[in-house]
Amino acid sequence: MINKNSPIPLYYQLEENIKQLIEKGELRPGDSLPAEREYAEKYQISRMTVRQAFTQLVNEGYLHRIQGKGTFVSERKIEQTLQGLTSFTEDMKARGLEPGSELIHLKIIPAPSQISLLLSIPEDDPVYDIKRIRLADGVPMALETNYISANLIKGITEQIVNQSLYAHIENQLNLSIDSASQIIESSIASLDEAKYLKITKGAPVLLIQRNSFLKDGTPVEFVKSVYRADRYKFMIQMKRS
Ligand code: 16G
Repeated sequence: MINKNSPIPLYYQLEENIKQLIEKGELRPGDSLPAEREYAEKYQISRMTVRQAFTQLVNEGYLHRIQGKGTFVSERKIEQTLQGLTSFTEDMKARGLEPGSELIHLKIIPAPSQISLLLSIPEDDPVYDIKRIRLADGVPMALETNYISANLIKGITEQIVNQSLYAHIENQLNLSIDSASQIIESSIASLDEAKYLKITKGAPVLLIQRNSFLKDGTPVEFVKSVYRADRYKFMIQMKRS
């Protein structure tokens, strides 16, 4: 399994071996890996080499360490392409996962000034403030807060937000969501976010802000989402022309 005569670094060979076991399903999410010492003895390599391979795999999201317990195989991350303007419901269905929502609140508030600017409405105009935990196969993936002008998008109910907002806007109201601008940045989970996402406080998260627009340029939503960084990654295809 490890070829000491090969010019390929030993840590890299071990890393690739472990990756293959994960990809073939021989090591599954939640499985614990043998201790560094055991690998070192089995392959007659140094513990430093084993540690280097483990660290690489931790950095790439294949493994994670739990203090005092050992090293475990991680859940695979969901890869989200940034090409199309899609909804959470569509994204999950496209992956064969069951989309779900747990509603934290649905209320109408007077638009705070920052939200009114983003939605191009007067300050204090009524806006829906919708906070949901978004689930994939019942597992919390993101915590999402939508702000939507209540004069523009009417009739949002609990039933609608438990399903799909985009489906309501497009199929029921016959409006077409046309474009969006999105910012993605890294952050760490607050106590509240950690509780809802079932992660530990301070765990890495991806903070996403999306401003979506109708065809005529009217802002239709401003959304703040907090995604679990251990379960999500984003992919973008680029062309140099
Ligand atoms: C996604 C969008 C969010 C949109 C929601 C609608 C991101 C970062 N955000 O979560 O802006 O409001 O989908 O989902 O992708 P729904 O139609 O399933 O309610």
